[in-house]
Amino acid sequence: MKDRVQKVEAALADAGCDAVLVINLKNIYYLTGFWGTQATVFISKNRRLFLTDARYTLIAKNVVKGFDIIETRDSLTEIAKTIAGDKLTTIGFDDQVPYRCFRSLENVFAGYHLRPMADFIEGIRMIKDADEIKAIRQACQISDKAFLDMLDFIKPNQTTERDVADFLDFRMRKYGASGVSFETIAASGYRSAMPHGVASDKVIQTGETLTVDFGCYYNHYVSDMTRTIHIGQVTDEERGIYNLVLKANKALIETAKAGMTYIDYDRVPRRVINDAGYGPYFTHGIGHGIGLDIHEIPYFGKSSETIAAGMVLTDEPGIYLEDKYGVRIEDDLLITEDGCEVLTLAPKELIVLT
Ligand SMILES: [Mn+2]
Repeated sequence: MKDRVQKVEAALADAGCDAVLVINLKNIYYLTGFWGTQATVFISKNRRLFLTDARYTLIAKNVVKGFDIIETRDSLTEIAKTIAGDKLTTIGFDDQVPYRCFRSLENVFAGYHLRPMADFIEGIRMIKDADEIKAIRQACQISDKAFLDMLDFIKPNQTTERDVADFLDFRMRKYGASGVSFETIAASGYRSAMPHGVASDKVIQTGETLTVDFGCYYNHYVSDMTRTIHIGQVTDEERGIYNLVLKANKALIETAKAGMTYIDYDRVPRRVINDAGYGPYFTHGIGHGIGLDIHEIPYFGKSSETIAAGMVLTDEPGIYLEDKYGVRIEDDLLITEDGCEVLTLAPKELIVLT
């Protein structure tokens, strides 16, 4: 945590700010180890303040190291009072604050120049350290195990999508997850053509595909994995589409490494699908970062920025044929200097459940 705060201090100078006000609770967890629903952090050259209310003071005293811990029900006013003599000019703040909070900021810090900081701490969070990787790795292993158990659980023509989602959610908790990292997607047959079709009461039938996209929290970090399987039988067209998506997924695994541009991260797998004529049916981005949040920067638009070692990124190509079915395969990749490590290890060769 000390390293992380030092990174923030170094980045502050580059950003031309004297201080930063951290309001996002995941950013606060990242910097302090505090997990709760109410806290504010202020970091300047001379001060590290952690403010929370009486419910959390004791926890904060145990967990938060290297900060002055202040118990208050009016954090902003308390900060303004504390820093009154510090001769600060520009104070940065997480730009994704509620409007109401922003109005308070303007009010309380009227004498300062307030600067919205887009992705300031999120930018530092992109590169995971060893503890973070350990947690994500564990979250991925839990998802892998739940997926394998699911294959035994499904009974064609009896099990509903919701049964599958409930099963996965419960299994992940049983294996040590604290919860699901997003609402589990279980979409069968024609519903699998909806990339984010959450589980319904539809029964999973022989001859259909089933796409499950799910993940869990382990020690506050997420996993995010998608697998598509076939039930009962598979046509040649279905097999071809499946293998095409798998080929795209693998093409990225084979080429992803530190220094690859964001453009190429998207282009390499997309080209596989384009070349086979299915480009128009791959309707979403190739992936995103994961960490404390299920969707974090980076995203892979047209930027010539490059990925770096320590990023954990999803690789999730898909093809969606309306009124027919869809296929998506998603892995979580830890980027290294000379390649990448696949953290989600559930099988990807075409599975046909009978
Ligand atoms: Mn994803």
